[in-house]
Formats: sequence, structure tokens, C-alpha cells
Amino acid sequence: MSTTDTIAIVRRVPDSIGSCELTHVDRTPIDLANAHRQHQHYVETLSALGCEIITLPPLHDHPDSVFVEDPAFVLDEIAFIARSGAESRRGEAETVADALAAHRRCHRIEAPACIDGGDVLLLGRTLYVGLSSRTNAEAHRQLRDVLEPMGYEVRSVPLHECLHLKTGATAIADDAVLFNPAWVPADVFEGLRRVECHPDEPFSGNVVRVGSTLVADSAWERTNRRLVDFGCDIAEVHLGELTKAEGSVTCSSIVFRRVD
Ligand code: CIR
Repeated sequence: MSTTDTIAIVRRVPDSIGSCELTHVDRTPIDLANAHRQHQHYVETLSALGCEIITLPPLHDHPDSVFVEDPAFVLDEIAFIARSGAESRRGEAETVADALAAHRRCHRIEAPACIDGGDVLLLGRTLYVGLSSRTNAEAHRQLRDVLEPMGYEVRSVPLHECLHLKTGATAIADDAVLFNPAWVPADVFEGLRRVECHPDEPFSGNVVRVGSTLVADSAWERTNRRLVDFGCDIAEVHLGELTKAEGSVTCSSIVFRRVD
């Protein structure tokens, strides 16, 4: 795939990010100006890798709205508009849905289901979906109803110590995964090539694939070295301020293939 065929949806950091949801990390002050600089560099990196950037309008009343990965997720054939397990985040979805409508048929996840895009990991034709504080079994059922007739397998992955599945595991190729075995058991990914996060860098299992390049946070030197040794090309960014909001590199964009 040429990266000119790739679209990235992003949204700027809201002024209210200091009031973000936090589940597994303690609240520490976020430097808004630094957060903007780091986010800008992240967007420039996606653009330099060939992504067409779609920037959504800012939502200052939604402290977590920079994390556009959660309100929707996109496959080649269809996009899903999520219903977050965090009530405070449900108002983020509409503008994401508006942007996606030009590119995909959109299917809405309906109550009582709830799901965040951060819990959805696609590898080949298998969709691994976290069962987390944000994503419930009813959402898994609705996904199976839509996706199994299209030839996808939907696999449930119970989670305990991390916010989303992709906090602890992301794709590094169609048949390879980077993961933290302390949070996501290795047998979930049986049959795939696997790279484990360095044990001292538990949050390092999160990279964004753009074409054949992985966008990775420079904070995770030891895991990034493992990726390079595995043969991956890496583009480094640093999102330290968004890490304080329990975000990581995948959360701040929706990267998908242009099919129109
Ligand atoms: C939240 O708790 O929803 C945000 N503070 C962090 C969301 C990060 N999103 C992601 O991992 N996909």
C-alpha cells in the first residue's frame, strides 16, 4: 500500500485536557503548550509519512477529545461509530461520524453495548476486541453479527490492568504484534509473529502503522530497539503530555486506507 492512499483523522488538544478521564494512572499537571507542540509534531510526522490529514473541529468541552481513536474504528469495508463506556466521552462521536461518512458506510454500536476504538485491534481478517471497563460483551456480539458474514473473526480478549487492548498490544505487520505480556497473555496471539515490550517499559506496546513504518514514542528506547532488531522501520514522536492523560500514539489518530 502506498501511504498516499492513507488518511489520518486528528483533533487538536482541548483546553480542558487537565480534566480528562483517568483509570490506571494518577493525575499529574499537563503542560498545555507542550501538549500542543508534541501533538503538532505527531501530526506532521503522519503527514510526512504520506497521510492525508483530516483535522476535526476542536471540542474544548470534551477533555479527552484529542483521543479520536476511541469514538470510531475503520475497516476497509465499513466503519463503526462507537458508544464509549465513559459517559463523558459520548459527545465526541458525531463529528468523527460526519468525517467518516465521506469514506465508509458507517454502522453504529447501539446501547446497551459500549465500546472504545482503543479496544479494537485488527490483524489480517481477525479483529481482537478487549473486554474492558470501556467495552462490554454486547458490543462484541454486535460486531460479530455484522462482521462474521463479511469473513472476519471477532476474538474477545479479557483485560484487567490496562485501559484498552491497544494500551498493551498493537499490530506491527499483518501477521505480527507488539505486546506487553504482563497485560495481554501471549497465547491470545498464537500463530502470529510476536515482539514483547521491554519489561521496564510497560506502556510501550502501542505504535501506529503507516504503510511500512511504525510511529513510536521515543520514550520507549528499549522496546523501540527490539522493534528495529525485528526489522521494523520506526518514526519517533514524543507524546509525554498525552501519556499523562493515559493516551499513547494510536489514540490520537484514526489511520485508515482510502478505498473511494
Ligand atoms: C480516557 O480515559 O478515555 C482518556 N483519558 C485516554 C484515552 C486513551 N485512548 C486510547 O488508549 N485509545
